[in-house]
Parts: sequence; C-alpha cells; structure tokens
Amino acid sequence: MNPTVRIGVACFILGAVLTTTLLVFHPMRPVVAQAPAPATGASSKPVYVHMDGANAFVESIVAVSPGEPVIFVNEDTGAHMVNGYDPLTGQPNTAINSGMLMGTTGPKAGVHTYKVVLTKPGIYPYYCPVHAILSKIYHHSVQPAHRPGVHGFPGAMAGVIIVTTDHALITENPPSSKKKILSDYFGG
Ligand SMILES: [Cu+2]
Repeated sequence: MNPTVRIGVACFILGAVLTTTLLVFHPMRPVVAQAPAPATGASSKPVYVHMDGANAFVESIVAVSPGEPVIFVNEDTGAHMVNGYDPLTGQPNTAINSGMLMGTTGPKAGVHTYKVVLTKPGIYPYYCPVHAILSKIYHHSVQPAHRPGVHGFPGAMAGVIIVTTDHALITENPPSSKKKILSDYFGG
C-alpha cells in the first residue's frame, strides 16, 4: 500500500469513527419511543361462580386479574348470599357483600346475579350465611362450616376468590367458570 492510499484509508476510518460518535452522542439524536408494556392478562371478561340446588358454590376457588369481574349466578330455586370475611378475625369483609340473592323458578326464567370487582391482589374468602356458619378454630380465627339443619351439599357453602397477576393461576379456573348459565345446574 503506497503512502497516499494509506493516508486515504486512515482518513476514511477516522471519518467513520467520528460520524458514528456524533450519531450516538449527538444531543439532537431522536429518541426511539419505547413500545408500551404488553397487557398483563387483565380482562374485562367475567369469571362466573354458580350457586346450585345442592347449596354449593360450584366453582368454589377461582382466580382473576385485578379489576376482572367475578359474577355470582344463582341457579338454585332458593336464595343465597355471598359475604366476604376475614379468616383471622371472623369480621365481615364488605368488599364482598351480595345481600340476599333470590332464586330462580327454572331454566326458562331469569337468574339473579351479583358482580364483584376486586382491584387489590389478595385472597378473598366468602361464604353463604344462609347455608354455612363461621366456626371458631383458634383464638379469633374462623373457618366456614356446614350450617346445622340445612340440607344439600354436606360441606360448607363457601369459597375463595384469588386476585392475582399470575396468569398461570387464572388458567386453572374450571371450564364452567367461563359460562354464565350452566344448563344442568338448575334445581333446589
Ligand atoms: Cu346459600
């Protein structure tokens, strides 16, 4: 390589380095906007929990994203309630409070529903005080138990809503929780 060519190559390399440096560090360099974070799986599609003629919550454990509605559907002829409680104290959790949810006369009639929207991640136990009681277990702690004298499902009419950003838990919901009306669950 003769000296003239060598100087030319050196100038070219120097020019390329300077141009790159200017492009990278220039104060007016356009800032590439960051793509918005993908949605975390939050959905406005509700998750359904059904009350049936055996005095049970058919989907007694469901998981939802924060803000995703849970809709309780009474498919029983009898009335039910959905009341939240604190298992450490037995005190009501008023975030879940349906009032009396009247029954239906059958598949051709309308159903009564109660929608609850919980925005804070956590574990939210509830029970139906018509068909279950909160039984004392230790100090002030309670757990749901079958209300003596009522018929139907021998367990306690109670359940849990888990509010979580963990999509793996949400995918474990029973298939029936995707459907508002379960045709084979009317009765009571
Ligand atoms: Cu009940």
